[in-house]
Amino acid sequence: MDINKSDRRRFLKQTAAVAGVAAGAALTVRGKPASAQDPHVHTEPPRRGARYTIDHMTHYTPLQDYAGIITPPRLHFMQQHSSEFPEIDADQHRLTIHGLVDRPLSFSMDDLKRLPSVSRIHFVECHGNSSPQIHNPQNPNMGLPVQYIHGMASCSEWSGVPFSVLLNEAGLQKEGTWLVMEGADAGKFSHTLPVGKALDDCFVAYNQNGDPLRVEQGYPIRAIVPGWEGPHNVKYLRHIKVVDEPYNTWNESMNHSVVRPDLGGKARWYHFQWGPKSVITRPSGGMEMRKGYVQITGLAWSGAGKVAKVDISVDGGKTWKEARLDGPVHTKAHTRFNFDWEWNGQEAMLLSRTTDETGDVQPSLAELTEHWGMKMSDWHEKDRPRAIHMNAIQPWKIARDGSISDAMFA
Ligand SMILES: Nc1nc2c(c(=O)[nH]1)N[C@H]1C(S)=C(S)[C@@H](COP(=O)(O)O)O[C@H]1N2
Ligand SMILES: [Mo]
Repeated sequence: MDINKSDRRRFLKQTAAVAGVAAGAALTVRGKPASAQDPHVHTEPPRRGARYTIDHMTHYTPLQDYAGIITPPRLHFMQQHSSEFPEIDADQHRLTIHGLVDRPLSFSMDDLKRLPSVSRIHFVECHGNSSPQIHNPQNPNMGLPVQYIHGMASCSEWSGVPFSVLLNEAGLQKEGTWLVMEGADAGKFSHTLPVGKALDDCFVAYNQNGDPLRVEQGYPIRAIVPGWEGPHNVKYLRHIKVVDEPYNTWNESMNHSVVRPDLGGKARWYHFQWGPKSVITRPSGGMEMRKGYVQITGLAWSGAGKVAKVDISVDGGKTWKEARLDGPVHTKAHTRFNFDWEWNGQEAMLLSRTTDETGDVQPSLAELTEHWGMKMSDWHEKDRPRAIHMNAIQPWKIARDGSISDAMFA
């Protein structure tokens, strides 16, 4: 198909208009403003990253406002690359598995629910979470509280059918080494997945914390790809095609690749597993401190497995003490940590640093920057470099007057 220039211009104009509407409507869920349903969901501005996508809706989880490890479903973050939700009749919905298989199959919801199932607690985190652009106090639409910096991560108990069961039913052929998953939303959001990971621990989820998936989370079914970056978890899952090489789908190449100096200016297109990560959710940026006893609490997680420990520093990293993990600790899941402290009214810098069961330690921003072949001064350029899969230690600075600010790039 050859779109001529004026058609193309008109198309761009229309999509720009739609993007504007999408930004304004970002928080309406089925015609109702989300604020009417949930006091924690604020009216949100278009994200700076919006130029990378056309239509986009985002909700952020208020990490500062809940206890434990399960995100209340209505507070689950959402990244939707379209301006509206697909309206899917679950009775009509089919999941097809085709490509390099002996028996192409089509499953109804009823078929899926008859198969062996698993229930697992896992986080889902957008690859863009915590990225440098959203740590921007100069941008009135961004910045504090922690919700808007680290809140594109949530944790639920998901239930569904393992990919291993489905691929076994279909008869995976020897050459079938990659999967292309496609969603039923307007943009047919698509992402690839190596078969090895799929067979290891991935599943097609139909329940979220016991209930059917929320529309925002991919009703009636989505992929759960434990510990890997958000876009692998394809929502409204409709097709799984088994192929013999990685496909660079639009969503993973256009939208999810970032040029890296350590790769000679090339982009790394495949970002799989999240590294070890943690954040203190209370006290955190935007809150007020009071002298005396303070419980420091937060969440830690890793895409590699279980959180082994979390260390806390109140002096900007000079000294560290271990926090208590509020178990049980689940693999590739949010883990709650707590730490008792007395605030004496002096300046302080709070940090949390997690180590996962493989011994991998959450990096400081300086370590991460070096690893990416960048200089710390790069972050202070007017247009902060774009970066994704950010897992640097978050510093919260406490001033004498009790105010708390984000010291990540300060
Ligand atoms: N069909 C579909 N699946 C999708 C997306 C989408 O826009 N459409 N967004 C992806 C991205 S980028 C992320 S981070 C996660 C977010 O999952 P959530 O919206 O349930 O929080 O879903 C992924 N799966
Ligand atoms: Mo994402």
